[in-house]
Amino acid sequence: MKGKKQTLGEFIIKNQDAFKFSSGELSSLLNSIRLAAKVVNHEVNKAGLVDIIGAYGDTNIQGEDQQKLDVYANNTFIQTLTRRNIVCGIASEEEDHFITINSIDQNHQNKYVVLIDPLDGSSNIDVNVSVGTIFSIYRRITPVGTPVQLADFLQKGSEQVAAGYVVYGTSTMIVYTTGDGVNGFTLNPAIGTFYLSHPDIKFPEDGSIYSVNEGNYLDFPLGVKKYIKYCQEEFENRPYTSRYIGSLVSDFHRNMIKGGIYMYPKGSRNPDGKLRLLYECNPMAFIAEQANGKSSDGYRRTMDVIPIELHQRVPFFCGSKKMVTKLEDFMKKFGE
Ligand code: AHM
Ligand code: MG
Repeated sequence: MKGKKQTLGEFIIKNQDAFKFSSGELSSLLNSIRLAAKVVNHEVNKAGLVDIIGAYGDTNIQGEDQQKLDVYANNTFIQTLTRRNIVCGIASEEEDHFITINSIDQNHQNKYVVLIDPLDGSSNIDVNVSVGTIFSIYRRITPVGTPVQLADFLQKGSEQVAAGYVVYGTSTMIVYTTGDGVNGFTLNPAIGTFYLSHPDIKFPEDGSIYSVNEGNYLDFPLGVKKYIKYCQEEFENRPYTSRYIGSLVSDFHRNMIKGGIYMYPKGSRNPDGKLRLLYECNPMAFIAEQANGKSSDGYRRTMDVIPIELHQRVPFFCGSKKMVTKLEDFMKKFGE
């Protein structure tokens, strides 16, 4: 093997100066996410061994059952980010309201806000299928020295300064971008270190995998139905392959490596789609674009959607550029 593999910690420091707002704080923030990811990974890996799986009893703001690991992951990320005192606010998919972070000596001096889905795809936990963490980082827009406001969280995705995910899969990986391409790091569990394993990841321009919950087919907009039929047609390099794990992070990750499209359209049960703009769609859209892919709500760029509330949902189509563009063509032609 040639040379020593770069660790995530080394990579963060080395690339700090390339980041346009560089002051070391973003590096520190990414390091705290790295730490929390390791802690959560340890717990996720034990899920089958100890009696911590199953519904916790709480119901989150979207009316879904929370499971113990969701709560654990939520608390771990919030505590880790809070203790380092580098962010001024956190919004989590598991919390109704955003959290203001301040310490007396700091007096609201921190510049970054973090939005996080601490454990996405959590219904997969008790069947031993991959889950993930998704995070999104912005600079606050209200003045430093004052308490963080809702407006600091309701920024367009195009304003993100960093975004990433952790996939707790056959290997545990962190994949992230600070707006200068996408890099992936794989955890060596024996020593608890992430190594750069996937430098400068790019979506293939076109792909042959489509990922959608086809059980909802009858409920889909006509444009999506027609697109799915197009994927299934026997012509040129079609039919495409259908692959759906039901964990956004894993479905996205596979499609980014192999070439494909992920779709969560709206339907009568999910009139705005199921996925959350701020915690799930925007961070994935930022990573997708940085990896030469594309993300859309069917008609417009995901990262141009103006957020109006923290837990807002949007239809989501994300993946290889040519596939997402083709889906948009079908939406334009056949609509709802
Ligand atoms: P969650 O945030 O409650 O875990 O839901 C998000 C998950 C995504 O990871 C996944 O792609 C999608 O929901 C699957 O939904 P469905 O079971 O309706 O296909
Ligand atoms: Mg989620």
